[in-house]
Amino acid sequence: MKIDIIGDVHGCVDELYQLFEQLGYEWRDGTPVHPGGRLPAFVGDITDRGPKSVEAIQFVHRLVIQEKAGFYVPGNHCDKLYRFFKGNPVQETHGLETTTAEYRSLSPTEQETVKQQFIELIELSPLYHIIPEANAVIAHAGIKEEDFGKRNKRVKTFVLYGDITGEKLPDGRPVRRDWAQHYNGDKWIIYGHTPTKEPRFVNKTVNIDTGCVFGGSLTAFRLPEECTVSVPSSMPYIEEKFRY
Ligand SMILES: [Mn+2]
Repeated sequence: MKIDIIGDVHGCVDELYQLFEQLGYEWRDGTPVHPGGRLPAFVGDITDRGPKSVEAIQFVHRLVIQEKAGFYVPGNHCDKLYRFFKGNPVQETHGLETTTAEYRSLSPTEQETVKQQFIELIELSPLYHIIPEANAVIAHAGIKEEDFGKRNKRVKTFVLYGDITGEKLPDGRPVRRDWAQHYNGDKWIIYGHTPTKEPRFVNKTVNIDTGCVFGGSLTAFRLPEECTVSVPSSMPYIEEKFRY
């Protein structure tokens, strides 16, 4: 199977459509289709902070759920939006406020449709995706090899937030261990979550969150080619959001 795994979109759908063009997809009835039979996959965090989170939901729902022409795994922002849509009390901060503002500007009928689309997307998608045909594992913030196939609260926290210690840095960001340094498996682990200036390769892992919403770029990692393709962001560049 030939796949193109796409990093954190965060509502930057214009860059997403440009990336599909760069990857050689053609548009058929609003859905990108690759003439070579390639399939796209998303590492999660499709909403929040960026300009078009509602469109990102509609687009990914159509592609993954309706057309079954791609894969998606949730990120921590997706998980929080899901809890919001299910009526749980969540703080509308860290970018969720942009998505909920877009959502509230819709008509009641449109709101209901988008809410149901997102709930369906989350409930029908795996927490992380093991794709043997591509020798790949897609997990939003990464995963440990010993947890492949497991699903519990600890694994869910790791997959959504990374290897956090529970401590905070002076600037408020969580302390994260660099789990990728200790990975020595044969499957590719493709993840995002932490913005880096360039795709970050460590052992057989790659972080493809190149911070599109912070003015970096939107990146895809292609298998079996093991190469990346990026398009520049149209958003203002915010240096302090990038690590490495
Ligand atoms: Mn994230």
